[in-house]
Amino acid sequence: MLSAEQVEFYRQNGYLKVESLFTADEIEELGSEMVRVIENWGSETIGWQGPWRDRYLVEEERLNTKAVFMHNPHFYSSAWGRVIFHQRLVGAVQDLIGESVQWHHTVLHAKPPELGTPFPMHQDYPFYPHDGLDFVDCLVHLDDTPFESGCLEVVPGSHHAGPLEHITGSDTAPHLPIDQYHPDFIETVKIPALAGDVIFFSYCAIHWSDCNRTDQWRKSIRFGYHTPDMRPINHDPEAPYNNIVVGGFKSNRSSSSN
Ligand SMILES: O=C(O)CCC(=O)C(=O)O
Repeated sequence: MLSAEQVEFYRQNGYLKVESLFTADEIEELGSEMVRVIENWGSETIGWQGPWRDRYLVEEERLNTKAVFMHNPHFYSSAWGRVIFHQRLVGAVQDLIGESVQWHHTVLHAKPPELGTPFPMHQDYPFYPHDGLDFVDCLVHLDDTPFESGCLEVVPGSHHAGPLEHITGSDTAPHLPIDQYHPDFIETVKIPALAGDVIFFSYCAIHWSDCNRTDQWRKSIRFGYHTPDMRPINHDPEAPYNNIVVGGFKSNRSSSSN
């Protein structure tokens, strides 16, 4: 599926864009099903909250951003259930972390037109910390995502540092301390994409994205996959931790905890 060069690029940089991984027909079906899910079950918010907004947005925009988040679209749409096993998507993840792969989540991050919300610099690790590093996030683009629509921006090689301390709390989404990590002084690679492209990135890769200032929706959906031997941090070692195995097989490494 992936070339040796692509796998090496991911290892070195912590991210990889694969163009046209989904066909136009697949994106047409998934995109229209997603619109249906949003219309039936979705609601608009301002996006992630927190003091970081003061440094990423001018005052008039701070409370006026728009976002639609939707967890588990497969609860509502069979097309979104089938895609968890998508052969080329899972095949690429297998090339990155090995044959056996466990699904972790599917979540829509949609930035509506005009002022779709930004995301501050962060790793995804603090949102779902696990006891290993072979955790790949896959950002599937349902719309063309030029720079102006707030495409993903990544700090190449940042995953090598492993999990970093984030600002957390009940009033904020986890984000990196603004005095040390901010796009004004941390260089990032912008990754504009077309519908059907997928950006794979390590859950330790530092990333962010700016506002959608176009008149078009910017919908992308993130799948999280990891090796089946990983467990969430602080998970009771005696308790089973299982989820959908999308590639290979999950071996029982211990008779008391699998
Ligand atoms: O969709 C984006 O631009 C960024 C979303 C994000 O930060 C994430 O998936 O962790």
